[in-house]
Amino acid sequence: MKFIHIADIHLGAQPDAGTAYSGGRPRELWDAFSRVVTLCEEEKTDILLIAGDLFHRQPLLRELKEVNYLFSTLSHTKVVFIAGNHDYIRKGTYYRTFQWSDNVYPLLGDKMGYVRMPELDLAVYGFSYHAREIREERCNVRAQGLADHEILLAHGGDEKHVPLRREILEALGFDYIALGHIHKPQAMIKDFALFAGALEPVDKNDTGQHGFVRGEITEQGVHVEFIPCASREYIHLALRVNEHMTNGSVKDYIRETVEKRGTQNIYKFILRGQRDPDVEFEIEYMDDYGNIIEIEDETCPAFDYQALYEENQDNLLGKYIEEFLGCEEGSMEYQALQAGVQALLENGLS
Ligand SMILES: [Mn+2]
Repeated sequence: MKFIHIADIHLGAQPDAGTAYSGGRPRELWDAFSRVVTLCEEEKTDILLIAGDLFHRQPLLRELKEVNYLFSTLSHTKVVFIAGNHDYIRKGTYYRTFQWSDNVYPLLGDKMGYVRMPELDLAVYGFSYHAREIREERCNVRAQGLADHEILLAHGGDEKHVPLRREILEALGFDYIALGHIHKPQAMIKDFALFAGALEPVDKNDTGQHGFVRGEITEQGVHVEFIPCASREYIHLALRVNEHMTNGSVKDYIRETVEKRGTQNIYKFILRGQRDPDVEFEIEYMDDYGNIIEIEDETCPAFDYQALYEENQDNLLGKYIEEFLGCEEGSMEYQALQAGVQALLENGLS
């Protein structure tokens, strides 16, 4: 039995993506979802598991119709999904009344339930959020032996969202546990309980690879692999500058770095090191490709401390520098020297 496990698609989210991409990002989440559905059709996947937060917020009726259309194109694959903390089953939500295609099996109850698929000798268990938070440990219902293969779908893993414990999950008797909510793909228990991670990165802190889990349950057991497929990656990078660099050369350095790591990706840069005291970095003008969300300037001016000392011997600045003269570059004392001199100069206290 072949399955694909996805989670945290967050349709309807508007990810922060830099000036050039922000407008198109919501569409890219839909495109990624649509590609997974197409893949299920191509690979004749038996079951598509969606472990919560298909939507970023309450789905609109037209959005459910679009999703259902995609599901209805599947000639072979059955779909099981639960609602997560973002798209929880609120009073009046369209989730409650929507008529899904015959191959779709929503598990929308707030107590653990299951669907059985005799033709696959499979039972899938799960429950949905009916509130934004669930603080109880709810993944503690044992597989009941309803079918040869039994899978648990669950959304959570932090203290406000269905806390999960390895030793409990391990003892429930499922063949596989498909997890959602944690956006970074990872195994909670190797080859057995996996967070598929967000299908596409949704937030600027969703760094690293994103995609889905492809798995197969055979006589020999479960085999799973993570398949990266996201169209973009959020990358955080520290760039080291030096006192010979100007705005122009830092801008070139940033552009070259973006070209090397991929112009499709979305960046946050942190500038570190020493800069020429005469240079102020104009970080708002350094985004050539429109895919930088943020540049933090943590550089310090590379002062000529000896010269500053000689000019300021009889004032506060000179006395401050005197305390540190001869300290080693890079040491704690040196950092105190840099920070202190910068503060004194900025505040005109010399
Ligand atoms: Mn979630």
